[in-house]
Amino acid sequence: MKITMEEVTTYLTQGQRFLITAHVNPDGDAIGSSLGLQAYLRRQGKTAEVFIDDDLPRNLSFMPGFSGIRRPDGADWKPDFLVVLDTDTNRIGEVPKCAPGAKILNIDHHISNDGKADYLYLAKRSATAEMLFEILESSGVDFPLEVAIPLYVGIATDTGFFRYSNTTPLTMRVGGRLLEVGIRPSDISELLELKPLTVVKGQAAALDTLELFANGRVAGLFLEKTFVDQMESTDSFIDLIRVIEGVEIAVLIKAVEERRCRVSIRSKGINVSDIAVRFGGGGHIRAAGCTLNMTLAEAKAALVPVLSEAVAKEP
Ligand SMILES: [Mn+2]
Repeated sequence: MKITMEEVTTYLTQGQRFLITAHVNPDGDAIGSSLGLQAYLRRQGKTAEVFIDDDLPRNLSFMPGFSGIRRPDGADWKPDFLVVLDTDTNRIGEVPKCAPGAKILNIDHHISNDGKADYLYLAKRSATAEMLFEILESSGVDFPLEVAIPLYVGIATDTGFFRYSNTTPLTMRVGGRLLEVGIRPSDISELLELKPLTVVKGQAAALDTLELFANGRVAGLFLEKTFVDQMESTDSFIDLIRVIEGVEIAVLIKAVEERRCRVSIRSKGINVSDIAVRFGGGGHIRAAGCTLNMTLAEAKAALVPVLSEAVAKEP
């Protein structure tokens, strides 16, 4: 059932015990939103835990509260609410097993959200963290750093540091408010952009796999499992090819198991969320992804023609 921002505030006020989660393969918005909400709820005297059913990116570990994030442990935590952030309920792994009987309160900004949660607050915002800023601001919080830092990280990472097309006047105003309470953007961007040497060198190796399709309008990187296993993160790799002149869709396919590939797709305007949904994934119009139970070669053969067809339909 869709609910309003005011109703979210009501449920956050009424509940006493909250289990917070976000999507697997977590990014800055997933973790930032979770930690920001947790810090806020704890300041209200409530019980709030963050469970995420996946490994966490090490470059986000500077955020207050990061070390308290746990994997689901199978125990019944008896929360009043399971709060699902930055995804629908399809991409949260085993976390629901820790919250049997809890109402699911879903806060998300992905147009592909399936709407199956008990309560869904969905809005067109740059980041789930931006939605949380508005929710918490309406309840009069003063944004201490343990709330402000994670929310700023969520917005900064989802907007490419206030550069992508999802950046709105509201995004900038929220960023400005967070600067007023003590956020230092240069410090945060330095921490977020730190990469191990292997990853920087890995970018060069990844570019060796670059292929162009559809007369240069689709660019792809195709990463074998043995290579991916050596990389702590490949999150920045798609940005290397998204910027190539003439490229309208960039795709990165990486094998994470022999028959399992994770796919990231970026576009300059073509709706790639629709394409990702067709393959069981989802996302935003210009940034989406999916997971395919295929080998790297099969995934490439399945996706590239669909992406080429999508650019061919554009003038
Ligand atoms: Mn997000």
